[in-house]
Amino acid sequence: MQRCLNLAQLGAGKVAPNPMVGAILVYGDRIIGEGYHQEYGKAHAEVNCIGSVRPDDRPLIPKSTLYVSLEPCAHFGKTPPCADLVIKQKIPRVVVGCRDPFEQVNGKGIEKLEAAGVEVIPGMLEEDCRMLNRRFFGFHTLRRPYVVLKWAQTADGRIAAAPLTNGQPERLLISNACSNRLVHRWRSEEVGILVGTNTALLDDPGLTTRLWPGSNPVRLVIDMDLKLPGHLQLFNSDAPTVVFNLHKHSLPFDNISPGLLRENGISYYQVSSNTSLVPQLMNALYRLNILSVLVEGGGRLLQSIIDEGLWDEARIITNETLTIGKGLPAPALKNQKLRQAFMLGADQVKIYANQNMQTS
Ligand code: AOF
Ligand code: ZN
Repeated sequence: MQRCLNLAQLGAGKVAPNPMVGAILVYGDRIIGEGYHQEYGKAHAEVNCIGSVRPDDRPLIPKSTLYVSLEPCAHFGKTPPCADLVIKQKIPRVVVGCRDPFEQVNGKGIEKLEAAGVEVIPGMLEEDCRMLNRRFFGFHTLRRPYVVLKWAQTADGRIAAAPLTNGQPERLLISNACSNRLVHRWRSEEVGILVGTNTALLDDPGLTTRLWPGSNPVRLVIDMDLKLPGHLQLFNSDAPTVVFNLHKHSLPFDNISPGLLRENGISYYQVSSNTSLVPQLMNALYRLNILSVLVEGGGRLLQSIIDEGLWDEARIITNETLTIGKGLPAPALKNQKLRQAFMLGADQVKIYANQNMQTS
């Protein structure tokens, strides 16, 4: 099962909104087939695994055990049900990592296998399997994206310089080149990247993965009154952008596919001024099939997400050698649990989980 997890991980950044899944076929003490879900819309792990068995070994398939990190699917999606394939191949035993929470599967794959006489052994390395797909699990059980907050702060807890009396604050570079590269990797691992109006305007971020080989996330920006100027980097053609606003709507909501948002260009999503913004955003991202989102600021947006409790992870980079005395204070986390801490030069990286979430 650990091998399945390692294989599954090779699909990171390429399969969302699907889960990462790995499978192996074992005869005696020998692995005769391996596969993983490589790309959204393409073959599932089980199909690739069975397809990889060498012709000489094919007669062993009906005497082998299939290990798969997620329950085999039972539905016709972009591909036919994997449970049917297992039954057709007469595989007698399937060891499953964890159940698939997707409502069209959710136990039905296991039931289908058992009804056909296949022995199913569920729950092997279950916690690790759920952890690997925490974005997918969160999305389907909470009906909102998996939310990763990220900010860089000075040693004295500031995320930006104080505004000058005569205009814009000076631009403050807090994290070092190593950390910046890591952040670009983080960007490549989430489906969307969200910023507020002031961050878009004052920092003019590109929100792409220039410093890391991976795909760009969908850029999500809040601009209630559509006042952001068109020359900002996030409106360039490097990646798709969705503008959340009070006035304009231009997305075909009956048929949202991840492919739609992978096409570069600007779309508009209208929100209402009557209810609070953060829950509306979460609902919108769920409808847009955006499995996970990295929130890169600014302070006010981060704090309102924390206050609503609608976050899963917070990744905080602290430059331990920089103090600026005054400036914009960093957001204050609540209910956090430290999961990981490491140094990159003088930058300390701390990763927290929201302890109120199942996935913590
Ligand atoms: C599996 N093995 O490797 C994966 C599964 O649209 P489709 O056909 O690609 O189906 C997507 C759904 O299938 C996804 O939401 C999840 O429930 C399941 N993913 N299942 O048996 C796999 N990736
Ligand atoms: Zn499948």
